[in-house]
Amino acid sequence: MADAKGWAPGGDPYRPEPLSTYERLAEREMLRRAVRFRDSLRRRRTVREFSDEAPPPEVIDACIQAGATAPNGANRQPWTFVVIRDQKIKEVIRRAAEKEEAEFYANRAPPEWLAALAALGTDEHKPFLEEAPVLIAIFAQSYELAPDGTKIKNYYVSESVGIAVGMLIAALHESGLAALTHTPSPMRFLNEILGRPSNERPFLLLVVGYPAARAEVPRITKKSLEEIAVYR
Ligand code: IYR
Repeated sequence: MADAKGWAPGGDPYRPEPLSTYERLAEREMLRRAVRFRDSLRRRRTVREFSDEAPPPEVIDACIQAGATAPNGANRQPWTFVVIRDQKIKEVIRRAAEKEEAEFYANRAPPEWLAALAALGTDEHKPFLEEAPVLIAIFAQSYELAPDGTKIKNYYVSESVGIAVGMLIAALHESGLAALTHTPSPMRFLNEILGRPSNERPFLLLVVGYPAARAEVPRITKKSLEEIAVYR
């Protein structure tokens, strides 16, 4: 939809074309692929200890492009992915995040939240922000600015960016990389460090790389299908 001045973020006016990318599969093949994808995703674990070995930049870029295929409100694609490899910037981010996290663990977090986190073993120390080779800061664009400076509203921004990040995480996993979804709170400091404008809200920080040889993960289980799905 164009704004009053005819500027349309995210694409052309409605101009349909035939659906040419859809592939209809035989039922056996459908199940084979569904199970294969599920079993691959079941092998994904959130990792907190990373090797400093750098993954190929083209792999990261392709994964970001995979995430950016996400369905999203009015096709505004309200996201920015900031890829950080610079050691100095990672260090500044670690310091800023640990400052907020120290406050969170000491004062802001209510006791029941700390109890829920105890099983995961997290604390205010975030060495992975410096050790991992790549950080991807994802920003959600609450609104856009038209070339003439007028504000253009975006829609379902959290849903859209959440789906994109989910697809990005799946793409990283399929590519043989591990990730940690990190949410320092608050994280407005990322705008300043990364020079992002005020219409962009930090959504989360993905820590990406190869797991360290010493990496350990908590023993956790996923809920069963019976616990999460209902049928009517
Ligand atoms: N942001 C904090 C706390 C934290 C919160 C949840 I919910 C987690 O699943 C893990 C951590 C931190 O990163 O330590």
